[in-house]
Amino acid sequence: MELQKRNNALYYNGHTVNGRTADIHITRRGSDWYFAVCAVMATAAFVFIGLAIRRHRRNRIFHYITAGVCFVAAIAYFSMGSNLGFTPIQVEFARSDPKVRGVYREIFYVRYIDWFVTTPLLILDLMLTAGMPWPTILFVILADWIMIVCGLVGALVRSIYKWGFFAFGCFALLYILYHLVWESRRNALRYGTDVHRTFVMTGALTALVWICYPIAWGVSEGGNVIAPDSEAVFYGILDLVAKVVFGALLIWRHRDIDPARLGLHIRDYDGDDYYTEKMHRNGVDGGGVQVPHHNGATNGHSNGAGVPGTGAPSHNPNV
Ligand code: RET
Repeated sequence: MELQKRNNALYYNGHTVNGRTADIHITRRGSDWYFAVCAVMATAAFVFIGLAIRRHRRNRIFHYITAGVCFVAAIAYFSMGSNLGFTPIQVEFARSDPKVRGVYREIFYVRYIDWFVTTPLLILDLMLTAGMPWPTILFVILADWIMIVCGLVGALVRSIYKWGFFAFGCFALLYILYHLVWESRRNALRYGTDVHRTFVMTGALTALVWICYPIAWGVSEGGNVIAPDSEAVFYGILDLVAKVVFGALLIWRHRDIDPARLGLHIRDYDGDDYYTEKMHRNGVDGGGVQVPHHNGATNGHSNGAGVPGTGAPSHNPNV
């Protein structure tokens, strides 16, 4: 009877994986917390999708990216709440504190799979807002992947060598932050004060939250200082701010910014400037074929007349 009412994830999915048991592991409270974060992530994702549907298809890019981030996180949190997606790793520092006493610690590798998918999307959100050139965006995403993979490998290493991977990851983070705080922020200025303000608000939040992740790693997977339940709360709060709070702020700030102003000339099913222009030039519509016309004033899509209110060109020459 008791069994049916409660969260039985730890009963069904124990702490033993491939014949090895993690003696430093989450409790039912940790599992409950992970499920709660899963619910918040999923709700946020549906809200972001709901807000996207109310916008024109060309204006949904930031909604879709941010909702995708929250959907992926919801699945990762479901996995951790279910006590799945971890492997027991021998700790480098054996502690006497009963909360972290033991030989093998539960390391959730699924966390890094989540970050591998979602952190590049968050970088994309920010760097597209700043109108950055795509090769720069790709290079920063590569640095981000290096950071996440180094964090994963370091977490799976038992010896002092784990800190070598940690150091590589920290260098990668510094490089990413330099690009966000300096290069992208300066570039955002070119697109008007509203775009710059949007970037500064979301970029500052990101910089503040992201530098807390290596601290969480240092006291959890790295130093075995805090219990897996506390690790769950630490990372959970960071992820909620980095994804849900960040996403809500970004989408709200983008409500009056036409993506075309940032160089994002997005086609729609019912019309395409490129083909429309080409057909006009070839005189196809003169022969009786109906070609849909776009009017920048009515659908918000750039017609090449420039960025309203900013004096900036409508097309980002960098992209
Ligand atoms: C690790 C350990 C290696 C060194 C550094 C790290 C930084 C991780 C960061 C993660 C950000 C995750 C986000 C997730 C939510 O979407 C891998 C912990 C520097 C910054 C924002």
